Amino acid sequence: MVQRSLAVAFLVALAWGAGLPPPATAETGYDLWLRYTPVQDAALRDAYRRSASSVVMTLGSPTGRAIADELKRGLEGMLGAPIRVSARIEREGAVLVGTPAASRLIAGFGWADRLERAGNEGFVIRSAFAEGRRVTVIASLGETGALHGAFHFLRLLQTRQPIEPLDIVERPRIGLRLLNHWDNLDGSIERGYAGRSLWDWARLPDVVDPRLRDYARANASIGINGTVLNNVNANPQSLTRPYLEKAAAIASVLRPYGIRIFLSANFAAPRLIGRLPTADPLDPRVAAWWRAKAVEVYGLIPDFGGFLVKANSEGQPGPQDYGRTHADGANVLADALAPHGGVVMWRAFVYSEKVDPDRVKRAYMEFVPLDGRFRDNVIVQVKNGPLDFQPREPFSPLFGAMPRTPLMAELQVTQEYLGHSNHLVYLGTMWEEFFRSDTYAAGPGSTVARVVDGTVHRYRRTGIAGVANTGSDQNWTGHHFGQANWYAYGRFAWNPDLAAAAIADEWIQMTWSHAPRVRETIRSIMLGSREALVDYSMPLGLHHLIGGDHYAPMPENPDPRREDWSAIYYHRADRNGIGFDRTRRGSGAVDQYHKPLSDRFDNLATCPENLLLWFHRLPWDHRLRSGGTLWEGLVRHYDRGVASARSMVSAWEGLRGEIDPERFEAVLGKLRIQAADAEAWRHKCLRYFQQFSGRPIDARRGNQR
Ligand code: GCW
Repeated sequence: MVQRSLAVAFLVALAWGAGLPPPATAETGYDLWLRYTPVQDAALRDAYRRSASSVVMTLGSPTGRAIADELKRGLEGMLGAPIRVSARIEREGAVLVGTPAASRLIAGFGWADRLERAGNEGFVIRSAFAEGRRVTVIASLGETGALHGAFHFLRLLQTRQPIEPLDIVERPRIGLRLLNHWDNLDGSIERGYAGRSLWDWARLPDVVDPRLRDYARANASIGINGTVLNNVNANPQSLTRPYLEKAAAIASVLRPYGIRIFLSANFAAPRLIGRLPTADPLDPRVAAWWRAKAVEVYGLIPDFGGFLVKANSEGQPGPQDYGRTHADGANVLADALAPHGGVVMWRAFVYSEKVDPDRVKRAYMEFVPLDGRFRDNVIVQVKNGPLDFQPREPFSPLFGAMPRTPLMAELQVTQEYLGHSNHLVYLGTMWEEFFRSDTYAAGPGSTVARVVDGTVHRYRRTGIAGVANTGSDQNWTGHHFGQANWYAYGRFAWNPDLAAAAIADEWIQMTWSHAPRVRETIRSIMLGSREALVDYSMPLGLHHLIGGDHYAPMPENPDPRREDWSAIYYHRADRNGIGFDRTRRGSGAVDQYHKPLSDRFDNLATCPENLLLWFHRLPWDHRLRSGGTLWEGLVRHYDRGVASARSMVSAWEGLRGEIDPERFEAVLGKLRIQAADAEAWRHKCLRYFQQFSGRPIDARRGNQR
């Protein structure tokens, strides 16, 4: 085995020397975007070798070792030469890493301003001279910042950019950059489509899966700094001593990578595991229970991040069970965590039927009156849209409506309503649309990005959460392209003003190939994929056309349990037309937005066509601005979606031989499923709506399917 791999290595080296591409090796996708493939261009490789000849590590901590390991792994992979790690500068072109506190050399550069700007988690990367030698310095006030800087530096090489001279200062725009795992204690994952949970609760804390280190590396490489381990539909057992010990074992693997852990808390825990008769947040026994629990948690996990809570939502317990408000509920937990520096992330995903007949208005109506009534260490966590992670929604009107309460955005990386792990849908473009939406909260330019990063309302805390798409599958995310969404989430969390196309291009180079044709083909597949999905599933502002598994089309879904779990409640199709009237003549939801946006949504002439049926109910013969009647437009969108899904298959087929066969075939198989699903969506939805519209689906083709 050893001999065989030596022989392979020798052949690779030979091929390399001859300037040939390396032989294709089996790729599982396990390495994600951290593949560190050899630099083929000899001139570029030599330039890299001159400016990244060795690593000088001035941090003796576990984080320092993690950084040194990563730089060594990355540089050796890309440059094909052994990389020495030392504590002192021994060679020209060394990469010098550390903090001013740990390194007299770094302190001596006089970069206080830059370091201050970068903060503890950001970094400075600069070409400089030290001890008479040329060096590249990766420095930060904090060790985590140095780690992020090392990954950034590696990314420059991974995307084949020049590294001499460098003068970079980066600081994350958002404070808490978290993944939320909807993982259950039995190993299943709610809305997870990539295998089982990564946390092996049954064997923890004694056995800690070495894979968790790779999970930490991947997250640190994109700047994620926290992870909520368990489902928001929280099993109270996760707060018991044995589970806290297990969580502590996970925390110790993630800690060197700058990742803190958080837990979802079941609001009724004082009753369910604490044997109190109540969980009333205003009962002193309940407050004392949470205080004692916090002391216990911090005794085991000193850097514990805090609690995430889903309360009075979809059957979860909450303060309203006792006639109290969401603020009362959040504050009792916040008071318990405050002495330890923890936060409470209180979810605004609530939609009680008692509040308003229009489900999308409810969270706003419950939360806006509570603005300013939460403790300093509470952040209210709001899904990107007012409904529930649909293929297209307007942004939630809560963004921009709570100036005195920090709001964090919740994005869904896992594709609950977007084809699970079968469909290739790059979510970067969807998130870009979200972040760039103007809330007008403080006049034009008050984008969602600037609300979430705290600039619009001067929030003292900022955060963002992504519902993870990871699992035990070898490639982590089920679909190889699901990795792009994990990656893009982290990059946007670092800087919500990044461009989706640029993020895609980085990821493609790191994950697939540097060849221009491959890059361009994959980029165009990715950038068109979200609109393709919207077209073949829920175009023109339609939403929630699904049934129980949230995968297959089910526009007829009459869910008897609650009308707002059905599909017909949302599309309201009948002989007269289709759509949900949320204008001032209808539910009035438009007025939860600031002017002039509310007017724009209200007015048929100015409402964006891609949100038309979200805000308006219209007759089938309504003339669209894009041409033709509403019915014809619907048909056109569904047709276009199917055509796009098919062309993704052929575009990908055109890459045969240019990417490794394992991943090529895996993606191809899924693209075929996607194209067939797109067809099924079109067929089912158009046939269903046709019963009401009574108009032909395609007169020209004579095809009434
Ligand atoms: O989207 C819905 C999901 C539920 C989820 C809920 C939530 C965790 O269908 O599975 O529960 O949202 O976000 O709380």
